[in-house]
Amino acid sequence: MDLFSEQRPEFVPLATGACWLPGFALPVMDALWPAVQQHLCQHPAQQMMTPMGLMSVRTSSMGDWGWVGNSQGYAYSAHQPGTHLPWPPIPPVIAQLAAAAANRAGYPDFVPDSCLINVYAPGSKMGLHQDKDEMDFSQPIVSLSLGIAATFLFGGGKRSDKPVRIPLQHGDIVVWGGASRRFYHGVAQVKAATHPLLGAQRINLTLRKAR
Ligand code: MD6
Ligand code: FE
Repeated sequence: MDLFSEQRPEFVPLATGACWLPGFALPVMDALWPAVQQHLCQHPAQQMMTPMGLMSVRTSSMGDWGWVGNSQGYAYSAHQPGTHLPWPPIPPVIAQLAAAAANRAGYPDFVPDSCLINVYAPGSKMGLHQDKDEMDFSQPIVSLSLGIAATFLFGGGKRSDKPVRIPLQHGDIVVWGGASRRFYHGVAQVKAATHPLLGAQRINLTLRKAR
C-alpha cells in the first residue's frame, strides 16, 4: 500500500450545473493521447489573433465546427484557416469520453460537434471570458486537461465576481452547463513544469455542441 498517495475525490460540485471530475480520462489515456498527438502532427496548433490581440495559447480544432479568430472577431468555422479544408472528425475515443463525462455530470444526451484544442506552453494564460458563441445553451461544455497542471479560474455571472481557483491535473475533466453555462472563467499563467507523457505543456480540449 502506498501510504503517501493522495486520494482525490471522483466528483466535485463547482456550482449549479458545473462539476469537476478528477482523473476521469485516465482509464482511456492510452488511446486518447496518441489520438490527440496524431491530430496535432497533421493540424498543428496555431496562435490565433483576436480583436484583443494575439493569444498566448495555440489552437487547433476537430469536428464539424472549429474555432477561428482574426483581428475582426472570432467564430465557429467549418473550414480550417489557410487551407479551407474541413476539420477532421472527433476521434470516437474522445467523443465517447466526453459523452460519458457529461452523463456523469447529469447531461445524458451530449453529442459534441466541436472540439477545440488549446496548447499552453509555460507562461501562457487565458483571460477571464464567457463562452457564448454556441447556439444551444441547454448543452454543457466538457473540458479535458492534459499535461502539466494549471489553475483554472472559475468565476460567476459577472466579470467582477471573484473566481475560485481549481488545480487541474492531467486527466481531469470539468463539465459545465445549466445555471453556470455562461459564467466567467479563465486559466492563470501556466507555471514551468514537465509532465512525463506531454513534456512542458498543458493541452486543454473543450467539447461542445456548437450548432
Ligand atoms: C482551458 N477552457 O481550460 C480553457 N471554456 O484551457 C475554457 O475556456 C473553457 O475549460 C468553457 C468551458 C470549459 C472550459
Ligand atoms: Fe472558455
